[in-house]
Amino acid sequence: MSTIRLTAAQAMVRYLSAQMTEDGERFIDGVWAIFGHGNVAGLGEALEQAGNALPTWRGQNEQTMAHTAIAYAKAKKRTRAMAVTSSIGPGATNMVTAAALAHVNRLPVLLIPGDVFANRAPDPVLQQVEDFDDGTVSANDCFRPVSRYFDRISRPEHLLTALPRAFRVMTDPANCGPVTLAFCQDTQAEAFDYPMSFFEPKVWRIRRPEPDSRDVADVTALIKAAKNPVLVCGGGVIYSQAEETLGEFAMKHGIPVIETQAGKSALAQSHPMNFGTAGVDGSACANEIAETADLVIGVGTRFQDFTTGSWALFKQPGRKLVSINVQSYDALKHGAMGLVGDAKVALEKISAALGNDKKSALDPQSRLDWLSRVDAHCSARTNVPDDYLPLDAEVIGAVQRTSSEKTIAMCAAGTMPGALKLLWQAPQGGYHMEYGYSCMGYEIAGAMGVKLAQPERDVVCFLGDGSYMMANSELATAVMRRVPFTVVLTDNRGYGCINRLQMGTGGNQFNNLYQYCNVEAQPDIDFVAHAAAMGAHAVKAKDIADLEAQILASKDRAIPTVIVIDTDPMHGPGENGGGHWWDVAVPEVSQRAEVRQAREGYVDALKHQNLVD
Ligand SMILES: Cc1ncc(C[n+]2csc(CCOP(=O)(O)OP(=O)(O)O)c2C)c(N)n1
Ligand SMILES: [Mg+2]
Repeated sequence: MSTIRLTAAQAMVRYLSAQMTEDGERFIDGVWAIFGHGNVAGLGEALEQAGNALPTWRGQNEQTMAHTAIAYAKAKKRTRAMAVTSSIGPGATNMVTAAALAHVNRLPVLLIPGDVFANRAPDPVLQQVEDFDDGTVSANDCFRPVSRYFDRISRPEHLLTALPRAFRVMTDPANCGPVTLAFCQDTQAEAFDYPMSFFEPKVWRIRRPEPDSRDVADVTALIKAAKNPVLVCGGGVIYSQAEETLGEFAMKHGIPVIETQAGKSALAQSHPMNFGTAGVDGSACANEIAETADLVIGVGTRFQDFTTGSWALFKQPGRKLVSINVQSYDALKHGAMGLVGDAKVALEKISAALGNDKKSALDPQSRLDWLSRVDAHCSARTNVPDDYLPLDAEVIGAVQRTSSEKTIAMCAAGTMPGALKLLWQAPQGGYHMEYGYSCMGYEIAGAMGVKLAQPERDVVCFLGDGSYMMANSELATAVMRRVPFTVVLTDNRGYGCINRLQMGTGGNQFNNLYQYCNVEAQPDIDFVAHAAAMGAHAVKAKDIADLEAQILASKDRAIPTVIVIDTDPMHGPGENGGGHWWDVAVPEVSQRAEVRQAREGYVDALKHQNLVD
């Protein structure tokens, strides 16, 4: 057997650079890295020597570097990914939140935190978390519950089994998620005679698991028997690249489609069978369809509570639930008839079995009425008083009017995810929402990842002032790497959406808007100066018309643009749109009459929640 003597770090880098997609690209595009003593000498040396065979990029924070990597994988529909390496200790645990984000969203990312010495010689090494009762624990054990595959590399030959397993997970349609390979510092530097065959290029095919024909027959029979079924399009439709298949299925069989956050833009908003999104932040027409359907057919959805109205909307007495999902965990949720398999293959097979079966219950007018209400709701208000603050819906309208088929609207937390889910009229593939974890601080780093994945598209990042304050520093990285996107920063001086939720549950305004925070002086944060200091093009839009002009002007820049606009914190986007109930637990006893009243409403609403079949 011919072998090559390499350090474990060199072997890892060499292996990563030889794992390919079916399109002949490296599956791991490159490695985001912040070095410390836990990875600089070992992995750092190996990455430097690899050069363009596996590029390395410096970011500003391990969590947000990982956000960029995860957004990249999402925008690539899980066909490619990136790796992120950190030192041990704080650099490593900074990535735990990002690991959880990838885990919830089922997205591939390879996390390589440095780990304590395998030989334990310097014990405790700098930044080592000492467990008094367990000698095998390190800070990296925090990754276990938020990794799909976790391994600790404490001998060089561990890579021979761990690395192929890592790729198995990242390229598996059902079990896809984050992989953490905690890499002991001394092991990184240790040499071993690796077999040459380990480094031969390998193509990782993303499989399309076939559904069981008996399940196809059962689901087909249910659809045939239904009068007014509805299809619920989740993110799995996009990962399966089943967008066209779903659109054709809906048209051929006369079944309307309603979307989840992750599934939005699988069908363009202009598609005649796209009735918009369901749930608490859903459209009136989608929720009406969901309420009255006799069969709900989930395709590639996790049935998250925003979509299902916390099970007050989707599961109704006498109604049947079907779940088509590549992951049996999702397919068998909530008493659904599960069909385990790839979305595209499953839809094709069911369609063939349905033949010419076509439902006729659909009212296309409700969709058109709703779309014209959205346009009206998002149009700029006229004859407004001098102290008028624009609404979030007007901001969305401005971005919409400046958008094209190339635009991708992206976001993660705050007011905007719900508002965009309801009001953004996406072209196909024009919506990137991290709403599995809805992690504040994803946005700017994520926008960079989306643009890196799809340089031909225009990326607009919707961002609240609170989220900007939580994580903004990858803006400097985007400036350095010349990755342009447009940030629309809505400054409503605090956590607007949570303040409204607090009031909605009977609470006093407290600790959300700065106005109601325990501070000695009200802040006047200059976001324009802050973003400009990192090298971005930053401007303040004085009104909606100015915002439109600034977005248009941003399109040809080679660096990110940050446009700040002051907005009204008090009005939610759904006031005009529809919306369904969402379970937020209200206190059972309280001194406040408003809370007691909200509790009464809550107890009433719980009666409509259908938890058991
Ligand atoms: C990391 C993280 N911490 C806390 C939350 C809970 N949370 C959701 S939205 C929000 C406030 C967002 O404020 P901002 O970005 O200003 O948006 P706004 O609602 O004001 O438009 C908070 C605290 C979260 N989603 N993520
Ligand atoms: Mg805010």
